[in-house]
Amino acid sequence: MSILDLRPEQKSSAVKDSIERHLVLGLGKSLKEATLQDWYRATALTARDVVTRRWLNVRPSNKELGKKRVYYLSIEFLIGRLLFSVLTSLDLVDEVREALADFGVSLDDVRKVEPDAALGNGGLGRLAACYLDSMTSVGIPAYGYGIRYEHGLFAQRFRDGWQEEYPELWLKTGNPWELTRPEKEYEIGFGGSVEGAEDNPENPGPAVWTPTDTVIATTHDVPVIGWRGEHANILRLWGARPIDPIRLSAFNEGDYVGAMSAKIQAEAITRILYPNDHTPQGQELRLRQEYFFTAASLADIVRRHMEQVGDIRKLSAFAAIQLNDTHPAIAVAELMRILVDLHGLSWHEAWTITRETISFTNHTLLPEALEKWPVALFGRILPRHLQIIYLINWHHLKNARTKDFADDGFLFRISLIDESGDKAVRMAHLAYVGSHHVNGVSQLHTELLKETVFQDLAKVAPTVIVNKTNGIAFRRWLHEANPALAKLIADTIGDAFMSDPTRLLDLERYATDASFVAQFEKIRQQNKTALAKVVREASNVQLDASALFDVQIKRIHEYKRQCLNLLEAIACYLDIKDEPHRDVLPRVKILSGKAAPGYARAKLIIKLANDIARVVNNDPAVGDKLKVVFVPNYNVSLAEVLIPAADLSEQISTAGMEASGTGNMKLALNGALTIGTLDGANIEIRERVGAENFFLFGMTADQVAEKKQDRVPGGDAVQHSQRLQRVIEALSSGLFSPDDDSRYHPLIADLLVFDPYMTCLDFEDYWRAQREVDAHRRNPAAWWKASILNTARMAWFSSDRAVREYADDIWRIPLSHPGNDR
Ligand code: 26W
Repeated sequence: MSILDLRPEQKSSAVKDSIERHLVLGLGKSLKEATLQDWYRATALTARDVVTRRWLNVRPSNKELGKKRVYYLSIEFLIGRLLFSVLTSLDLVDEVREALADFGVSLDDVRKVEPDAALGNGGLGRLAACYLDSMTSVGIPAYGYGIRYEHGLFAQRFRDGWQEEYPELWLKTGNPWELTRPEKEYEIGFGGSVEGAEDNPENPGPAVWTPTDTVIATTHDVPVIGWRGEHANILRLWGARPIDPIRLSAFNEGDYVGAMSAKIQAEAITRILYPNDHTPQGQELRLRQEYFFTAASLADIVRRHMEQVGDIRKLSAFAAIQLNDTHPAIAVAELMRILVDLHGLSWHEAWTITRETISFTNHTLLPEALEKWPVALFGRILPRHLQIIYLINWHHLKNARTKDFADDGFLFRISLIDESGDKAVRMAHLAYVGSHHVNGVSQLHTELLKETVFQDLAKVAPTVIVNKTNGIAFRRWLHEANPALAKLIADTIGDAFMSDPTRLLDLERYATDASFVAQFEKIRQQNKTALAKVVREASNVQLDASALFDVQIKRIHEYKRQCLNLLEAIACYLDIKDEPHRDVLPRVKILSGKAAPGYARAKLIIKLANDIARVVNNDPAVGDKLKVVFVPNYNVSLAEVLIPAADLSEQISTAGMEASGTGNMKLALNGALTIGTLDGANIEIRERVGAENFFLFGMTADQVAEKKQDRVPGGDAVQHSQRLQRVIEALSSGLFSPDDDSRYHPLIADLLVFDPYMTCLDFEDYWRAQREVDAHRRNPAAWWKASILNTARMAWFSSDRAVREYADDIWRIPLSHPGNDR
């Protein structure tokens, strides 16, 4: 019997019993000696029991119905903390709060000791987590497949304003959410040789691959619960273990170190998350990670299919495999290997099944982010897969040659092998040709995909390019992160919006309702006060919660243009210094985000933010008119504090470069107004919330492309802007870096000469838009109306809507609750 089935008045005491049992019998602690950690674990285990029961209950019905399942393969799942979201979904928050209070323990304290599961870098990883949440809530049977990194994304600290990286230790105290499944482990091979591969590329037969080293993929299941516990799914994360823990022979000969080396090598595969987004490092270990988790996932998918259906030819009727970017693109070759080598299917049959089963999401247009693997390395680690890729390429090019436009240049561009330098496998090409659908993540991004990276492939491969604009899990980003606002909304329009986010639109009517506005504003104020406390503790800066909170939170990257934001901060500072008595609208510039450890320019931008903060925050002439803070160690939990406290959302990437953005959605949903460019999902956000409720500036993607072609130097724009000239002079003089005048000279040189991100060219228009923000803010009725309309009209950006679109158009999975998308 599950706690969920109990009558309301029985629930709390059942929860209490369960927590106590886990504490005493599971953890061996008495009530008296239990630490907060122990209470957290006992509470989490209690919640996990409920979720697991739900999962066991829904699983047989999926099996019986022979339902098609979605397999979402992602090298990152940025899930963050789970306790509160699980309790919210199960509607057990009050019962747990009460039960813990009876023990003299506060749920809010317990909640904070849960480590963040930071198994991702940024947008792509968080999207995977939101989609798994939504698939479960709308009732799509799904498995998420990823890696159980021992160390997630590094912890960020500042020393003298410079970023330093520290290892992340989320598993230090164990992970109460996971269930291990020793009976479902797989052997994953690497290296070795291939025998029996035929020369005939027209109809290649099976081959035998004998790997030299083998690593065991261990199974760690994190149950995922949908809204109100109606559905449940599994996030299956793979760990690595050596096949022979201590090579006994070596051990017996006294070579203890040698004996341990296999163990160390095997475990290294899942040891750490690569902290780069957008610049693949090309290391061997990364390729091993990619193959390891993809191969384990496919082995698991095929095993389940054979157990339940028994006919490999029917795979695509029961399995939709979604590749989250190219990191699992090796799935195309691995599935071919399984079908041809292990199941004896003909090449053509196998290719049809592969293409009917796999689809692929692209998340970036940046050329430097497109994954390529040197052929030599690839062949050493995955010899059979390299053969298969060459065979796929043979058919692909043969088909292309039949087109009259296919000259050598064209074939060169569409080949799965890049031959422009040392030969390399193009993973995006592989994913493209092996998929029935490829999707971009916003309208603009999808259009640009068709015009750029996939322009040539689109002329020859039958793959369909579609758009699936990203979405976010409202349950986490509104209900859980901003419970006071969620409650106000529920009290105002009823709580149906919790399961049907489109109902948020009903809130439009209250945008000018005085009592609603006052409560909305008060909640924002409380959230800002809570954030101010966090900032005081982290950075020792005192914030005035009545100032405008201007927030830019995301990975640090030149194309995201944190630098533009900082140049504006300098301009504001210089203005205040010029006229200290002028009435300016008080503003707090809040930035947060991590830089890839090897990305020197991004780290310099962090240092710049901290340098500006030091000068501005300590200048008595400035007072509360301007503050700048860079909050360290941005992660999901910190985002949950920052987002509900934001008045203004900075979405200022160079147009054409941000595939979608999802932080923009989270901020707008919580009522922040956006200052932004026509980039990624900003365009669609603006269309839906209304142009009058969005501060637009900057060049369009087309204009950016033009300027890039003309190679217009940033210096031109500086000549036309006195303001920007002064900013650059201040920066160059060492005003913010008295200890090192030349610290920012390289940055300035870039801006003036090349300015690839058009920071200078967009500066004046950005300044203008910011002053519009100031003016708007001075009119509270207008401001709050716009803010409330943002919340109401973000309804469409729910990830429930997004996964339903995938289910309808890509996965072809019928839905029990089709939902009424407006
Ligand atoms: C190291 C190789 C590499 C390359 C790209 C690692 C990770 C990536 C990702 C594609 C980076 C990423 O997270 N992209 C973001 O994906 C979000 C979800 O679709 C979008 O909202 C962001 O615009 C996009 O930058």
